[in-house]
Amino acid sequence: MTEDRDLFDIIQREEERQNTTLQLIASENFTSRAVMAATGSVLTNKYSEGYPGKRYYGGNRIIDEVEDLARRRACDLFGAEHANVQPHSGANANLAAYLAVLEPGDTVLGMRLDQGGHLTHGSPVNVSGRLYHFVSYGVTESDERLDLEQLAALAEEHRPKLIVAGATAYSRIIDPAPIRRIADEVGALFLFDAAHVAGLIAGGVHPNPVGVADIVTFTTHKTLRGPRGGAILCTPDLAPAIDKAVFPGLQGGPLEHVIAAKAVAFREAAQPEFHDYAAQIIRNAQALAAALSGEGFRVVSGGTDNHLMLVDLRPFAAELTGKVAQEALDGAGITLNKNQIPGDPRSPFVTSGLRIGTPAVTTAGMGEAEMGEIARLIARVLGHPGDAGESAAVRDEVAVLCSKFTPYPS
Ligand code: DSN
Repeated sequence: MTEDRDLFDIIQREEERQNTTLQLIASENFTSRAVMAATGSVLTNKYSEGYPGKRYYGGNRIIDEVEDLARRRACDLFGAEHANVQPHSGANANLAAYLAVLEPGDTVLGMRLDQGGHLTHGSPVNVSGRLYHFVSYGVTESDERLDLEQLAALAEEHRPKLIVAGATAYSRIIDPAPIRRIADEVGALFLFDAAHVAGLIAGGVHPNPVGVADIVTFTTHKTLRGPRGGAILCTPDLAPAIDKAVFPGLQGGPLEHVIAAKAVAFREAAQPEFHDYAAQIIRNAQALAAALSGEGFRVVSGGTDNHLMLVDLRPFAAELTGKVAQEALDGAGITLNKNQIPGDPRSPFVTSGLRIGTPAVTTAGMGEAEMGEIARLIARVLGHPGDAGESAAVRDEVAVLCSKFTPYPS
């Protein structure tokens, strides 16, 4: 086989970037070497359309063991009765769930994208919003927390077939119990999208929606710290429809190498130390939120009880946009993303806020003391966003900090 020097060098440079700069994107993490080994295994060579015991190709006896192991571990981890581990992503998991229980044109409640939801929760530019009639709920103006009264009123008014809960940019616990009650009152099914908080649920530090919601979708690469991918948990009565929706409804051949890596991650998340990890993610997020408030930023809803926070930049510098802040911080080796905040007057491409998450830096071994340091560095860069000298100085400090917490030491 010819050595592919070009690509090898690119991968090496990305590894160096991850080792030497701060990864604060709330939906990212550093997987274990075991997860990466499974993803890079010979399992990538096999076609296995169908499910264990019912495949469209021969030679799947061993592959069946892989997928069965992953399904069993997913069920054990979350206390579920059925798992489908084939979705290639969280978006596919959500679309498969919709395909399983909805008809085009059906009414669904989902959280507004600009107040923390997700594209697949009915955005007009996403297939979910084009196929189904989504009605959006949001957060209250007063405390910027999930507006359950609005959700109940919209459910009463629109009688949705499905209520979708879950978020990508919301820093508070989403309790599935009151949403279940609202769903029951209007005869709706209940889907909990746990993409962001799956690791916090697995670690026992957030309420488990399994057994409360009819369907739980999640991704395996965020707080759960597995390979890039999705999964669906559901009640036994919905299992045939969910499986049929994933394949042949939405996808072709499953990625069994990724499914094997999901099995690795489910096992890792079942270990007692994963509970400590999940708890530390939250302690770090709370420490970072408090330190950023101390630097003059406003943390949306006044804080966080999960792995992320939304930061309103305007009290720190009225003219500073999320776009400028993201670019300035990127230049200083601090990676995060701009994000709209509730009621943001600026567009999603500009924004008045940042989303900051602690799953990756917590995996790297950082604690509350380092969160104070990170807040100070962020404030330093954003105090002089165009200053190349300050940016270079912070980048050096970031490199020193990261050298003590290297995720992939060579
Ligand atoms: N892109 C993911 C996130 O960053 O939250 C959601 O799909």
